[in-house]
Amino acid sequence: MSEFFQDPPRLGNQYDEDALLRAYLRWRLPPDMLADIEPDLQRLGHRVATDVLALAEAAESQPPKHVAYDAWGRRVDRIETSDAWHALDRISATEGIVATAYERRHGSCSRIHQMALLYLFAPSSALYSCPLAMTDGAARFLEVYGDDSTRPVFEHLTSRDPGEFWTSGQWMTERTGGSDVGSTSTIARRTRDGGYVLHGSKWFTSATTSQVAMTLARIEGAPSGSKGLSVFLIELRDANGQLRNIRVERLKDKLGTRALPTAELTLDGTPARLVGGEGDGVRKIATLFNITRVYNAVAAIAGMRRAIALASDYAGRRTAFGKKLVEHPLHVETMAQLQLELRASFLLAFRVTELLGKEECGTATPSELQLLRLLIPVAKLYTAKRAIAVASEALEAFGGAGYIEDTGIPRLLRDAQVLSIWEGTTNVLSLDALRAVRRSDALAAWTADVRRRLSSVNAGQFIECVGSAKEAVQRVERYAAHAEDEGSEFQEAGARAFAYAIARTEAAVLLIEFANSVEDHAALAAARRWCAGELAPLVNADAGHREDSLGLFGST
Ligand code: MFK
Repeated sequence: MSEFFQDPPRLGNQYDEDALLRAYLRWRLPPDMLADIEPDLQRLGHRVATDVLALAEAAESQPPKHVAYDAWGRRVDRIETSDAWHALDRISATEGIVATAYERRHGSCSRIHQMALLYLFAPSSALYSCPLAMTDGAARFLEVYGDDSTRPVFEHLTSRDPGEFWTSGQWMTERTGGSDVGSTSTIARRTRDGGYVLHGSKWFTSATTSQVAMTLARIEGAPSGSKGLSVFLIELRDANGQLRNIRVERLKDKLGTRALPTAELTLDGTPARLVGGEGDGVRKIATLFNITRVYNAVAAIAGMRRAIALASDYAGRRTAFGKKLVEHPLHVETMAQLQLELRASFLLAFRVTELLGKEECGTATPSELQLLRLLIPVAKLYTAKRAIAVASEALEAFGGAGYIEDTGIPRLLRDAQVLSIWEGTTNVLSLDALRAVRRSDALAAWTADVRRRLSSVNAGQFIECVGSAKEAVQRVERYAAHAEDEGSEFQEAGARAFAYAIARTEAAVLLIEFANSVEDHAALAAARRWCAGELAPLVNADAGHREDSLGLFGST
């Protein structure tokens, strides 16, 4: 009897093998810029399939530990992480995964360069992408709201020197939950020297090993709600490396993100610096979380790409029923659908990246600023949900092997699941998109932008696609006007479908524009297939619909 062993999937250079990324960069970047940055991308593309990947696997296999006491009973609250986790920190610095965005060597396109680096790095980082997201968000916050006294911290956060590089936490979640930030109960007390000390509990703090953290607290006497909150910068440790009046209660036992230390903390007189002045803390810290939400979208497409790369390679190796998986028509259909999802989400995430780069460099028009405000929550919520679905389907493409821990495949799904939870759940972000529509002219800016872009696509092969996209825009516009007349319950109940409609329609326009520019058969097929699907799955959430929903909700 011959023994049968399956051939595991292999990863090659993740830049060279990614035709979508390379075509996108050729489309959007000036040729001299691409020539300048391509060696970096190629090097990182190789590393994330070799040494960086090995470090990520090592970090996953040695999760962080909380050492509460030393051998003599002294409270020490050390969080011990693996050597591999520390190595990932150093590599992030030298590869400039945050720094590239702030050096701005290529103006607003630097964000595209930086997010391309993140896209390659994230799936081989064991979630080191999380501290980097918060670090980037904190750097942007300090750039906007900081002063000379916070400049050294900004320099650390954006350094390429591993000896100088710092990461930042973002402590926004308390026991009341991660969504309703306005109910934050941490108190800031003024000290005699004009500083502050913080007292309170932080229920989820990601990457507690960071050197600094940005957090929210209510200065004693300030009003309740989000307007009464202020943003504070904490330097976590003193000169001896001891936490400054911070108690680590425990590390969280999580479904995924297992190399990432996530802790419950008590702040008990922790010295902190007020940044950005008193009050309006939620509005101010939005500068930070809008960056982490873009990171989330890029991490989502990066996770999809990795899952598809592994499953595609495997399809060329695995034989079943006498032929390779890639020769089975139904398997090809399944993989093609995953590629379509990736392409749509990829273009959406990079569209937001482009707008972010312009905003940061001061070159965005007022209309582009409104687009950014609307598309950040839309891209974050949409790509996160698709990343989970793609990871699940890709797992299935491995059969039973996809369910076995030591193949490493289940991690793709576990780590995808967090994407729709942290940085705002799907529903919270749907309501955020609605907030953007209600409080600004973001929808008018978006419909005008989409129509303008569609009208510049003249090629006959896109007539049907353009027609479908135009129809979808019109439906979204009519729906929004009707929903406004119907009132806030109607708007809120339909908000997720509304956000999806914007995401899918924006993706349609991007797929058309991309196919029109790159003249590649797969791009054309993607645009056609996407536009033939449901672009605007809106929900008529009138009183009858909502009553039915209540009935269904309580029906068993
Ligand atoms: C690889 C990826 C890694 C990602 C890293 C993850 C690690 C980090 C883990 C976490 O920290 S998870 C916790 C993250 N928490 C959130 O994302 C919060 C989710 N909740 C929301 O987003 C709520 O919508 C929000 C807290 C903002 C609701 O707050 P409020 O105070 O009830 O809403 P309100 O009054 O509408 O907004 C207050 C102000 O903020 C308003 O400005 P004004 O005072 O001038 O009117 C809003 O316009 C403004 N604002 C709210 N959301 C905004 C925004 N401004 C810009 N952009 C936004 N998205």
